[in-house]
Amino acid sequence: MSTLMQHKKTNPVIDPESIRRDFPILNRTVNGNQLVYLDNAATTQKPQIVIDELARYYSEYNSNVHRGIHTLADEATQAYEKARQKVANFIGAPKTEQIIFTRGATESINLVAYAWGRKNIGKGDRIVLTQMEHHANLVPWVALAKETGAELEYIPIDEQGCLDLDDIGEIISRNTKLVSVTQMSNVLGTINPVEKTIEIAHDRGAIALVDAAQSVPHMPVDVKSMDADFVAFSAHKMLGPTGIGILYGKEELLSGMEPFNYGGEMINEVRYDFADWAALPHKFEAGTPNIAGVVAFSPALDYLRNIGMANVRQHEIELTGYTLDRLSSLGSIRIFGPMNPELRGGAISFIDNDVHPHDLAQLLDQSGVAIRAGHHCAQPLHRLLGIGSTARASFYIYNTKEEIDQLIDALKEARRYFGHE
Ligand code: 7TS
Repeated sequence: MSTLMQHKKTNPVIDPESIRRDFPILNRTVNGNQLVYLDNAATTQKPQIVIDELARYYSEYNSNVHRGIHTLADEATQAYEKARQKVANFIGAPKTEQIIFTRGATESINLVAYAWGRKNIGKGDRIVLTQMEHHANLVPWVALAKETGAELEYIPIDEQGCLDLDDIGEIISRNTKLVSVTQMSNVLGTINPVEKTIEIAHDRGAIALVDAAQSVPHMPVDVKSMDADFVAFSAHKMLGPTGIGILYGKEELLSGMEPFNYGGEMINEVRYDFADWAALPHKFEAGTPNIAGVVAFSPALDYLRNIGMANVRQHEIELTGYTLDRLSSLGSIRIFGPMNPELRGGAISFIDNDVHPHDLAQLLDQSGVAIRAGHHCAQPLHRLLGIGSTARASFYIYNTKEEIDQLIDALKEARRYFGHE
């Protein structure tokens, strides 16, 4: 950490070489080769301070939260609530109570679909999504539409893989109740103008949810200036433990919603024939939460704050630009999403004209290069693009240009293996 902070003073862009030293897993080999981890859109690796906090929680202050009055319970509760405060600060939430801990972005979106959607969306109402949504921001709404008779409408994408906003004024119609849009596509990398969709949604009397699972980890996000009603993301995509998600919501909306889960921790008073609910945020956190995961998310947030999210973004713009250039120079590769790195994040999906994405991923693994192949939980988008699957390389703070070179070498090697060039 100290090298990082020294570095920050002299140079605004991060130094992945010094960062790498904080990530023990990056030292391992895979199939006899140094690991090149390029599957960060799926989940990121964890720095030692996050791993240490998980161990410290269990070895020094493991206890349930919000119920005990003994020292350990108090320490665990304080650490748990401190993490909530850090999340609020990280995304510019006005109040800590607006941060709900869930199991992941998926559960955060389901919470809204159940606790808000089933009360406020009915037959003939419209739900607006985009053609590039991850299943997490698609299937909950397909299910809700099926159940209620609401209609689904999709903002289309253009040739570049950017949202085509020409007809947005009609798509987000007066009967629209919800506009739910990803801020950064996990397939195309596209960064969407969510502020604009939120403004139009509000103008039509609808509310707006932002799926920020790929954006909060990779760029500065301020929920207040964005004016989103709900924002969902996951800790594990930003150096934190798995099993922790965040739902940010506007206070008046969260206060007006019924709970999603019922049980311990979320009540004010219970009798045999009566129960009422605790205040925010506890109303939405029934049962014993993933305390270890939450408290170990704190150092992840500190780590990213020390680097600075503008620097994270700048680093990824550089890596993305470099990768797009090098991939294009291969000649045999078709890249999806915008070719301008300023318009996109560092999740780059591509296909080779001659080698299937799964074969590519398997052969790259032989060289220690970890990429993902498949539909990346965006089947409708792949169908729209006319393909079954893509290969995807995705970056984070510890990735280097040398690793991109290794990716390119491994892609060439895979082509040779299949008898091309
Ligand atoms: N939204 C987007 C845009 C995502 O990329 C993902 C996960 C989710 C929601 C769901 O997050 P979860 O933490 O609840 O699973 N995306 C990916 C991916 O691209 N590869 O693996 C998971």
